[in-house]
Amino acid sequence: MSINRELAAHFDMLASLMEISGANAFKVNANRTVVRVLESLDDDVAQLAAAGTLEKVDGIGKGTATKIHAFIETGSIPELDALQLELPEGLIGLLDISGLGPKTIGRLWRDADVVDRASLRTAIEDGRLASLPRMGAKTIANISDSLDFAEQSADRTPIGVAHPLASALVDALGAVAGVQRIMWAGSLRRGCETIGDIDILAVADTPADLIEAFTSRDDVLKVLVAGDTKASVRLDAGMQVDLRVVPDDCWGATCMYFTGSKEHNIELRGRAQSMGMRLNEYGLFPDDGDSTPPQDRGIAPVAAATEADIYAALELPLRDPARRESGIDITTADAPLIQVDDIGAELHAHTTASDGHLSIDELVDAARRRGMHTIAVTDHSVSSVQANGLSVDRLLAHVQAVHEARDRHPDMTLLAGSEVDIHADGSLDYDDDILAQLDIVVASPHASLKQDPAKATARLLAAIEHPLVHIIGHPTGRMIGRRPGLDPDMQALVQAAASCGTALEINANPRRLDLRDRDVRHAVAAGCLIAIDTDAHTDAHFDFLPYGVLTAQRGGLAAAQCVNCLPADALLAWLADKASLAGACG
Ligand code: DGT
Ligand code: CA
Ligand code: CA
Ligand code: ZN
Repeated sequence: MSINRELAAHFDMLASLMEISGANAFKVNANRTVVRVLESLDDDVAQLAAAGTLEKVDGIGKGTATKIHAFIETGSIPELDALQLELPEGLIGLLDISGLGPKTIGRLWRDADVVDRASLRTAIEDGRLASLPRMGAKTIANISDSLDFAEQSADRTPIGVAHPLASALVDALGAVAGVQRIMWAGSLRRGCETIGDIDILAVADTPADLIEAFTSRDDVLKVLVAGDTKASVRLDAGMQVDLRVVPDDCWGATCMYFTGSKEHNIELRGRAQSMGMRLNEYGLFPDDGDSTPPQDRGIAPVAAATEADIYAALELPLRDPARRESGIDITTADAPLIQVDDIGAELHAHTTASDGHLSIDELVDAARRRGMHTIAVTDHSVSSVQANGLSVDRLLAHVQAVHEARDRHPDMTLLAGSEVDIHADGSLDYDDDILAQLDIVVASPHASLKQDPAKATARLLAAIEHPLVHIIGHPTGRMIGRRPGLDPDMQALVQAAASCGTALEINANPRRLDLRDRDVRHAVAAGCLIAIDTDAHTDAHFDFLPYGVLTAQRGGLAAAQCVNCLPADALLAWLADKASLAGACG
């Protein structure tokens, strides 16, 4: 893999820290230019450096070339190291707060003694910020909101980061001698969008060997607890992981307890009590009124070995982990939930025509390797300048190229479409006569994401009601931990979508997961169509699909309500006349 991206990130950090430290704007900008050069460079920087031709690249001068050589040799840039030592460490954490640029952070540091998030909060509260020149009440309120948002998500990790870490751990620990069962529980098993810590449960012949294998791993930063059957560590990646080695005969009860949610466990314990029983992590027991735990008195459980046994003994439907949350009636069975294998169409994907990394043929190939029968090419529209959005002329040429690609891929249904921007006022980025020439239109908000809720609702309703729009892409535009996105009246949207036959997207990118789980619950109740798309810009993005499906499951979605599960002919019929499926799921 080329180092271009990693190097670009280092130059970006260098430029930001220089700006915070008050360096000359000309020098700061020179480094920002290097970031752009590196990001758009096709050649591998390491190869250019080896060949001694770095300085032939436009925008890379002698000083930059020296820094790049240092990076290749040592993994860091000396000027960046020096700044990191010189500046308070907490200032870097302020760069993630939207609305706070490096220049402002520098002012706050020099003029108001702000060195991290906590001191920024204090400076807002004690009025120090308001005493600075050019710091109006509105600016301060915006900074305060962004700080709240960053703090709420501070200790949690997106599922897209936690899941690969947990997968690698479970694979490695599962191979330790004597390990009979191993799986993750907790919020990760429930498919939550962010994860506090990873909970792993295992059954092992020699627990000590498993604990030792776990705590001595190379990717463990610190061992927090190491007992006979339980250990907790912090990984280099920052996450905490709890491992519990448990008895085999009560595996189901343990899985259930540590999967949670806490609220679901409380409801189940209440149910057990109302039936004269007690539920804990060792099993479901008869309640004999004795306060010593039943498992310590040799009492045989009514059920313990499997989760299914326990739900059955409680006379409840077996609940999918994704549905073990508060607010979901434990006595009502879910319709069978959608599964990854139900999905045969990717309806939102990008190519090199806009900001994707795949050609049309490569996109088709990526979809084919995932067993898809249909792939839609939906590059950005003209207003998405930062994403190299297509002018009308480029769009029409691209549509032509997609049509020509069909001959090369007779096994795939290849749709020519667009991801068209929804402007702040609800109008679309291409005229209707252009949209009418497309097989599929995904309409998405990309800019003006701080609109007030009423305007956001009107904006999205206009797109939902537009006869040529099939799917609303990432409807709120939120980014987990970075920006809250639009806050429309979701009830109004799902009702309108249901009556027009427009699908609302669950964008499976784990930074988006937009719609989010609670919105999907509204959508399912209203009977509106749902799309689950990866918004692929690279081959690897196709593997985001399970995150979208987990979010769908958390919302209670069945395959019948998801357009990506339609067979190709039914999908084409909906695309030709979306009203044909209006209200079909109601
Ligand atoms: P997280 O880690 O914040 O993303 O969320 P969880 O759900 O993984 O929570 P965690 O790691 O604190 O605990 C894992 C599960 O263990 C939790 O979902 C339910 C169960 N559990 C933990 N503490 C309690 C408790 O005090 N009462 C009950 N009933 N269950 C608990
Ligand atoms: Ca957890
Ligand atoms: Ca835990
Ligand atoms: Zn997209």
